[in-house]
Amino acid sequence: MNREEMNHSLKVFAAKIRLETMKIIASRGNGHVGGSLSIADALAVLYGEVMNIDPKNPRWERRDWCVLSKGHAGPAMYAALGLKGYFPMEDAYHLNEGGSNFPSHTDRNKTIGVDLTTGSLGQGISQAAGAALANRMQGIDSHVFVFVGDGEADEGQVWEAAQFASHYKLDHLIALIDSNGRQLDGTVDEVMSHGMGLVAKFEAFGWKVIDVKDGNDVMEIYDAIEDAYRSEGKPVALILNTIKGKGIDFVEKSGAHSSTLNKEQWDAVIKEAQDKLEALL
Ligand SMILES: Cc1ncc(C[n+]2csc(CCOP(=O)(O)OP(=O)(O)O)c2C)c(N)n1
Ligand SMILES: [Mg+2]
Repeated sequence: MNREEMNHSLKVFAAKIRLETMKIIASRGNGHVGGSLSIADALAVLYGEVMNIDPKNPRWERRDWCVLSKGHAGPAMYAALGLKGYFPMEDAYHLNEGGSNFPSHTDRNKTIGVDLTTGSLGQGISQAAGAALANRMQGIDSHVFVFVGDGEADEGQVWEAAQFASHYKLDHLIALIDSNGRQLDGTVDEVMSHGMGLVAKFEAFGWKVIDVKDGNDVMEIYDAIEDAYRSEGKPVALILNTIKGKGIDFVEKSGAHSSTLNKEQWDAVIKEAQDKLEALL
């Protein structure tokens, strides 16, 4: 596949992830739309091209791992996993129902293909760093990818994990920082700003940092991961400059963290996602 073909196929995959994410959230009537949509492109690159995985053998010990430290974006991960064939997509249209295997926050004991249980912000990156160290101790050469929110990065635990990963030279740990500028009820700058900024902060903690200027551009993300693979002795942070709600107009405009809509409104959102996918085909 040449670059142009890869660009197209990853864009299509991202559009499918957005469509399925909206269907999954619509099945419940409410959920975390903004932070799910902002990482759809990065998930498309990971699951569509980069990760060494086997949907038929989800716990294959040599697989690459993907951890959603920002676990509230679970629906986007379920969309990617369903599209890869880990389970029938329809199974995920039961978000957060009693007894459902698809809680709004990712849970490795419930959903096939989910590597770690997350949702309490700050903890997922710590677990991911532990997994990267454990893999190395077992002679497993795979990579651990972990999505961290920019609001989540207000948690002190994120920086303990950053220090740990740097100390142990975890160059197979790749954090994708979803720098969408917003958190639950405001902008990151209003609620708790990052001062010197996330690039300088991760650098100060001894990480290799790649500033991905457009974190919703699949090829820019792909190139950044290729670059990350060349890191020696340092964990890598990709600072993805994304748009919260990317791809669905009303979420993009409002930056909504979560949305509760009625059936007609969800139908319109799903139609928008469907139309955008069809325009690419
Ligand atoms: C420890 C903890 N505190 C609070 C919450 C509630 N919460 C869920 S999402 C969120 C905002 C996170 O913002 P960000 O990391 O920027 O997420 P994104 O913009 O990617 O959706 C908060 C405060 C939580 N899940 N865990
Ligand atoms: Mg955010």
